[in-house]
Amino acid sequence: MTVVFGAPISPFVRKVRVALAEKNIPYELNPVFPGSDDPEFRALSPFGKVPAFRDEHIGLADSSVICAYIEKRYPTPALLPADPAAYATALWLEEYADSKLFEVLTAGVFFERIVKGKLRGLPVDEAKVAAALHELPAVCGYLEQQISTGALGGNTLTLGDIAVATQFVNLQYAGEQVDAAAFPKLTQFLARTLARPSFADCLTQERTLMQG
Ligand SMILES: N[C@@H](CCC(=O)N[C@@H](CS)C(=O)NCC(=O)O)C(=O)O
Repeated sequence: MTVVFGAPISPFVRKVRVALAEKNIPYELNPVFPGSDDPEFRALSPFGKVPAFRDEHIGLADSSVICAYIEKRYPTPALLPADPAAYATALWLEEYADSKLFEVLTAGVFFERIVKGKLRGLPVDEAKVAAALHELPAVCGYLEQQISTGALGGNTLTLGDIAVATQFVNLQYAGEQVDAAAFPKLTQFLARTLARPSFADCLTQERTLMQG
């Protein structure tokens, strides 16, 4: 049986779950939190970060490594294009999302307001949130441009599209939206991508957990 380990509100856990759903691969979710001392999880993820993954062939950590494995093992439908330049572009957008979008949207806003403030009852670093929100227009501008060139949000869904969209879910949980007037293409891309059944099913389950 394929198992994904990790709390479903993590953008990286969601990235793996969406990739599996797009490929119609059944799996079980073990919703461990980062840093969990569950021995099976720690053996798979020595850093204690989520997600981790196992199937009958291998145990892995890191969403990018897991998605690379899933892509090779289940090539259809492809989430990475065959064309070399389009392939590299999708990987670049995945990297941009996992590093820059994570830093600004998820670590800068979501972790502060939701994980620290709401879930743990700790003081929110408002200066950190303000700095992240100040950077948001530049980040959205970059993505708007990537949509204009066809790198992001093309006709066929890529891992880059999934990686970008998943970080914006966490921004929305923290009560922030993309400025639709300033970034119309990004707004449409997010609405379209998050409405796909692969994302919508995750979001429905997460909503129940977030409210529970
Ligand atoms: N590069 C990793 C990043 C995973 C990651 O940072 N996950 C966060 C939760 S969203 C985590 O487990 N943080 C715990 C920690 O940094 O110790 C991936 O793509 O899976």
